[in-house]
Amino acid sequence: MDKSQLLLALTGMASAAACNTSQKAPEGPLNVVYIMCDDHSYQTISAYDRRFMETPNIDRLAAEGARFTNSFVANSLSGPSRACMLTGKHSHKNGFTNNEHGIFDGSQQTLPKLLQAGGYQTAMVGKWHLVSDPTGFDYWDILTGQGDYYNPVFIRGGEKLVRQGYSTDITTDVALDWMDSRDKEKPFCLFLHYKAPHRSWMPDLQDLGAFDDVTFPLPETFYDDYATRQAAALQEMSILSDMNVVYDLKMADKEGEIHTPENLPLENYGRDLYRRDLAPGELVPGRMNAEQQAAWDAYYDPLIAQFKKERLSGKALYEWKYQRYMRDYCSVIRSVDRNVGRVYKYLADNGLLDNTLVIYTSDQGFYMGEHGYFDKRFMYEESFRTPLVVRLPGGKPLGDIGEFVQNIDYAPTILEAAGLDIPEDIQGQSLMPLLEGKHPKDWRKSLYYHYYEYPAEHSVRRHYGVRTERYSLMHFYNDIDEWELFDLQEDPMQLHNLYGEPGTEELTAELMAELKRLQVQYDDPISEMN
Ligand code: SGN
Ligand code: CA
Repeated sequence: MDKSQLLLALTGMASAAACNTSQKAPEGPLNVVYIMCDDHSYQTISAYDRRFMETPNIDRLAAEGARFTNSFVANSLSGPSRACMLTGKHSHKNGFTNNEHGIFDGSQQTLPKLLQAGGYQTAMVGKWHLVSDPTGFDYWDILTGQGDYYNPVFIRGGEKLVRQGYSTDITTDVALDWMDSRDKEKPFCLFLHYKAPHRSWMPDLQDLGAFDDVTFPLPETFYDDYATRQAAALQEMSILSDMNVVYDLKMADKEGEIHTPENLPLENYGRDLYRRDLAPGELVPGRMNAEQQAAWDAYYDPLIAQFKKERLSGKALYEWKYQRYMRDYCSVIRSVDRNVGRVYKYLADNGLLDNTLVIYTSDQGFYMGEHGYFDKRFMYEESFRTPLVVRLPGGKPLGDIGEFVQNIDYAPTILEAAGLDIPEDIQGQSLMPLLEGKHPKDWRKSLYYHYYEYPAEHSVRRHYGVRTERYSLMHFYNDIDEWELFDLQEDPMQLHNLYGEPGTEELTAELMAELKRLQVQYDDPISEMN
């Protein structure tokens, strides 16, 4: 589809739209606002799941466009996921396979470079996490590394600066300032990447305690015993054993006194890391100022006192950890949702809603206690999936899109929305046909996944796999050699590994063949090793 056909299609959408926004058809190339959070689970977006919290601003994007119900990543980890998004290619092709050893090769073809060459203004604001300096952006203003929640350090076009305030607010401020100062004659693509809600889930001051009255329901698989799944058991991302009461759940007072359940020294509880996140001037410049610290302590001190008094252990401690985790995490999302509302308002106030595509997604999904986990990495559903909603120009309510989509599809989608050619070597597919309400018969019927970061934090073994509509087959390799096969229709929680069970031979052979086909199609060198 060329640009004129695309605009025609979207014009039709806009005029057919019956919603509260203006019905004007787009008059030139589309702008794109790509909003990506870090570790935002679909479970905590009310457009996807109503159990935990409300996210009215993200929901509005979905209501005025589309909600993808089968959206996945190619490699469930920050840097790799970002590299897949920027290149439209799987990790083995873009070269950034894991966070620990990766440096993104910014000399390769990327989405922002192609947009720039096509006359677009491009900006990258917020979490970058690809180690090398961003390329292909007219403006870049990125958080250092993972970024900090309070008074974070940014690198603006190579120059370091500390901005006072809360990360999600500040990142939005910078993005809105850029939209204001851009050349209004040119179309633009803004990449707005929040640090939130990455570990250690530090809420904005105004959101502290927002969920204290809520008791979150335990996920059905909270007490998973990992029977039949060796890799699922070997991880170190368990709320019970790996979530840290000090570093993650903030139970350290100023003196550093804490009841540690196993009476381990405080150092083992990440106290230093946690204090780094709080104290001004320690290790890194900035962190909390006196005012922020006072508000933080006023909220946490009574909780810490209570925690010390109760001396919880066993099941009670486990469930207490889950509630604290969920409260912090959801409080962090409140600020994200509020800031998505600020972006929407900016677009509305500046007459940009009719000619801008607004994408909301996360670099991967996240465990909200399913299988007893936090973190991501696995090809199991909660972290293989990622939320994806797209607000269409004019606010056309398109509803749900159920086709299999993956983050390698974002680059070709944005290129097509910009009316630009999609290079042959891009591995993803443009989602524009789906966003025009079409359901191409030859759409992909299976997905490929490959995770590489091991040995590393959280000890999730390397694995690759294939997912079809009904089944999921994965191979964990490196220091183990374990296959897992799930029937997602009969066992959506993925508790029962069918691999090797009598009667599954034919199914396994079919899935193995499909896996091999995908490895060859995507040219993953691992296919040579099997
Ligand atoms: C940090 C976190 C991990 C997390 C990785 C990757 N540890 O290392 O829990 O899995 O980031 O996250 S922390 O002690 O530093 O908080 S990613 O989203 O950037 O890939
Ligand atoms: Ca992440």
